[in-house]
Amino acid sequence: DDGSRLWLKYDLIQDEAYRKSVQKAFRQIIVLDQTETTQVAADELQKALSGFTGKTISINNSPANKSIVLKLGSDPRIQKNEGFTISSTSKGAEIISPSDEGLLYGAFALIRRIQTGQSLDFELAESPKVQVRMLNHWDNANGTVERGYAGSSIWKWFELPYRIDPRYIEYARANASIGINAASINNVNASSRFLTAEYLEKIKAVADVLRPYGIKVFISVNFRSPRTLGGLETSDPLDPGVRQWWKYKTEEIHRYIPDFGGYLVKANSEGEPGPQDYGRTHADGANMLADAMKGHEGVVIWRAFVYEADPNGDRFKEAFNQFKPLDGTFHPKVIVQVKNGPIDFMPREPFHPMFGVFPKTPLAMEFQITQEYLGHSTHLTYLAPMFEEVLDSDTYAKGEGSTVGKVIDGSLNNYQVTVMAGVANTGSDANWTGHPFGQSNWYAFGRLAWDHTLSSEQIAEEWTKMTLTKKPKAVKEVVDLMMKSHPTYVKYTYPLGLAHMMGEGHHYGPQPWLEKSGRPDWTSVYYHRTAKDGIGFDRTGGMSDALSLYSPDVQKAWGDPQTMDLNYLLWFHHLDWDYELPTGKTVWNELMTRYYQGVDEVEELQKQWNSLKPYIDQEIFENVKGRLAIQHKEALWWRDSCYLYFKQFSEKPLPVGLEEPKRTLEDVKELEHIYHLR
Ligand code: BDP
Repeated sequence: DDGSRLWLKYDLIQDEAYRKSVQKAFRQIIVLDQTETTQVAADELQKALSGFTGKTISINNSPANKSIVLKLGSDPRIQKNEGFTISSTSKGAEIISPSDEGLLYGAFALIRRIQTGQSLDFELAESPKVQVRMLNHWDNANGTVERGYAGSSIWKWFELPYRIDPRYIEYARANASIGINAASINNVNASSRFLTAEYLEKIKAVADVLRPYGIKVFISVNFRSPRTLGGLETSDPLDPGVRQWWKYKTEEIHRYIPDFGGYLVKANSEGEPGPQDYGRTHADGANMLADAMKGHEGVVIWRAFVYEADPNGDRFKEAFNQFKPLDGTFHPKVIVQVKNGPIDFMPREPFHPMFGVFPKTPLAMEFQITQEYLGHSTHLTYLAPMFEEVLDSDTYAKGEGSTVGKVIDGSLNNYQVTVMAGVANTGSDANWTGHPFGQSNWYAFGRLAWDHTLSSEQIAEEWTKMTLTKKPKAVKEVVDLMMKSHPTYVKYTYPLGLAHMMGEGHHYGPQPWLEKSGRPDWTSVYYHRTAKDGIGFDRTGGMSDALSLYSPDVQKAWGDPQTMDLNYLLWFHHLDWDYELPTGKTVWNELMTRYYQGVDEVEELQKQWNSLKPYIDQEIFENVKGRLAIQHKEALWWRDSCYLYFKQFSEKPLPVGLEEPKRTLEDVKELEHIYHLR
């Protein structure tokens, strides 16, 4: 198994009794309303059921017994257009939705039920909690992928629009199966090239493939395009010529793609151009693009990932400070997209302080599915528990229960448009994601964007049954391993709320000693603030008062090292090495204990995986086994680097029972040079 089928494996059901019951219940597929999308839904059901039962199942359009009926219609239990109901018995199933996309989602929900071996007798009513469930591809025109670790881009720009790679359809199926309905197809560090007629034709070809699967295409735009493409002298958003240019360009795009999703914009961030280049605000820039979208359904998604190179500032506060005064000034078509945490997709961040306090501006969530800071495609890190932790975090913005999930789904502030985005981890590798378990992160993102109240454990179980094994004992082990993987990764890299100590540029492996970079906030020392007197970034007023950006209840929860969640400790507190934590250990001992535990836990993961050999396809088994061996080696690299580096400041020995590394700080620094070649 090369993993190319992802979780859409429609193999013969091994349990004979169950297979027979599926065969008996569903003899044909009836499509009452013929559209491109209902056809796709029927084809998918046909493919799945024929695979599950080993018998070809036909598609018809007149009602009959023992069928799966796809029917456009309404049901009081359906809250949103893309929602659906399924009534299933051993004598057939009926899927109802007000939209053909909803029928497609219903079809996939039924397939999932069967694929995971559940009872055929059930009633189901589902509606997505978030409207735009989107992948952000950081793919470049030359086929490379920024922060992509699974080969080159899936989009073959040189072949488009003449050749349609069959993988585009596989991609669309995979996304539709988990409810993803939008994709921005190019890097946020955007090339203006994507707005040329040449590229719009290519993008149109992609949009045409994705459309029947309910997926809308977005384009990331370069704010300087009026100058670079249009030959104008400025890209000032208040300049009438510039406004006109965007209006014409937006009209032109719609001639190619009538249902164009909209623009995604990274502006005045990490050197990208933006409205501030002309003394204008983010709102001026975003509103201009939204005006250009007038008369169309598309929206403008404007990223809040901005920070100044201020050595005395705190990057934690930048986006909040720049955007908070603008709440209420954005065009209704603008959505501000915020990364889950205030710095940058670190392995574990407190939720972004912007969530909850933008009552007048819809905020979108941006997660990173690609594991830029989480071991690329080498380390096994199931991200759903982290996504879940963020979505379940309580902002207390409107009292207890004002979770980030409720901000994102619009229920807290009554947002009219809601968006959840994930930076894609897809690439040209046969199995799409490099690490076989990377697939689970794509899967989990989609499931949580559909319904953020699903548990990461339930999602892991579904994915495992669909992708790896159906044997109950093995499923339990795999899920257990997945659930442990993120906390383990955090332990051997960034325990107790450390962050941003990765190798410069490539963002792989440890470099806690990094002191100089293009900007102070690209170093490691800026974040961990290690000194003789202790470790951590005091955000309670001393070095920065970033904690005050949160509501008083959150401030209370994170303001006291004795009562707070220790996973966020050093995000907010600078503590003496000897400071005694509620665990009974000093900061130094707790930190080192966690680093060592992290490595031990990787060994546990290896053992656990080895025990699964009889249940897992050999190719996948060996692939994961090999990657775990590298992970173990690199967990040691992290542990030893951090211990040897921090020890220079703490001047303390390892806690009793922990074994001294066999190498020196110089040795591990040397490794950094080797890894720089990545
Ligand atoms: C950072 C990545 C960089 C991205 C940036 C972003 O290192 O490649 O361009 O995020 O989100 O984490 O814009």
